[in-house]
Amino acid sequence: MTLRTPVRVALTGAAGNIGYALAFRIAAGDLLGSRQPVILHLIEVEAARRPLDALVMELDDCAAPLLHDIVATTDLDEGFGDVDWALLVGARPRRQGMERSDLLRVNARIFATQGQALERAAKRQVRVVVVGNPANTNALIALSHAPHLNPHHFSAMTRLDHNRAVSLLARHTGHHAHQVRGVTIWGNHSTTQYPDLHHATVAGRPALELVEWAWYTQTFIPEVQQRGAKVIEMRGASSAGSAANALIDHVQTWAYGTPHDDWTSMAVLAEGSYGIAGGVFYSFPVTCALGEYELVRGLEISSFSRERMEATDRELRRERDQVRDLLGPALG
Ligand code: NAX
Repeated sequence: MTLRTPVRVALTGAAGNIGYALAFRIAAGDLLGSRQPVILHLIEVEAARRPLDALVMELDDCAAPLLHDIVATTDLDEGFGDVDWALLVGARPRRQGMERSDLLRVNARIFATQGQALERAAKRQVRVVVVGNPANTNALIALSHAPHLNPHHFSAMTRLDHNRAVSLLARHTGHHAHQVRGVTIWGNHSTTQYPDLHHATVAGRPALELVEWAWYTQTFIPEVQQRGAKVIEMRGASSAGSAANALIDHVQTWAYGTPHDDWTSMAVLAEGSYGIAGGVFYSFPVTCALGEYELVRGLEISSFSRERMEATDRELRRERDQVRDLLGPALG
């Protein structure tokens, strides 16, 4: 079997919850396939140096054939040096007494610095996925500080929400997730997101013919929107395994494509489609092929959907307005 040239994958927040769940799967070849060697760039803050070093020890102990090398660092230029993929997971968690708007600004500064470092150090074709919350607005901030990188290579992750919606619909209708098509998450990765079943099918039948409207509006939508909070309540920590899994799905789909009869959800830079004006990262239905995404065009939008799509858009614009002064030269 011939192996390809190693791909460099940067992971911020590597010693955190999601980082720990993700690093071993990347080392095992789950991210880019069993023929693709990887050089893992693990990036952390100084305070997490010891768990970072411990992670490197454990990765070494896997003797993973596809793990070509490891760069473990707290220096962003070294961490993003020549990388092909940047998975921006690390972010400041919300502490007790901290307002959401304070968190927004603390994290916006982190993502501004990371955008600048990507601009200086990463490959020009680097593809960026933001997971750290508030993911959509952090993606906007990072991109705004990277004027020479391709704006269509920046995204924020709503794949976990998408997977949750697919799975919940499948379970409720007595089918399996692989029989579900055409689910969309619109908007922000937050409780205002709109999980849309108007175009979804289950085993070839329209989803909204298989479920009660009341279940869709009063159970399905709020459960998907609040699933993250529910996991925190039950586990005492936020989703890590399923978030790492969704990130792998997001990258795989972007790199290798969507199935011919389905799409996925990705938060990408809005440019006016579906009435969503530019200037925010908004989750849309997309198809992917050969490392590029394309919005699914021409879907009919009901007035029910329109109202919810606009509500989540308004929230995104409010978030952006709170960090407007931190936007960089690419979009400022
Ligand atoms: P943890 O608090 O367990 O880990 C975060 C890690 O990031 C820590 O090790 C910390 O040292 C590191 N870090 C902080 N600032 C950094 C910086 N400037 N550079 C590099 N590393 C830095 O959080 P975890 O559970 O791993 O979650 C990470 C982020 O993902 C959070 O912001 C969380 O809200 C977000 N999530 C996003 C999801 C999504 O679907 N988009 C779902 C899961 C998750 O809640």
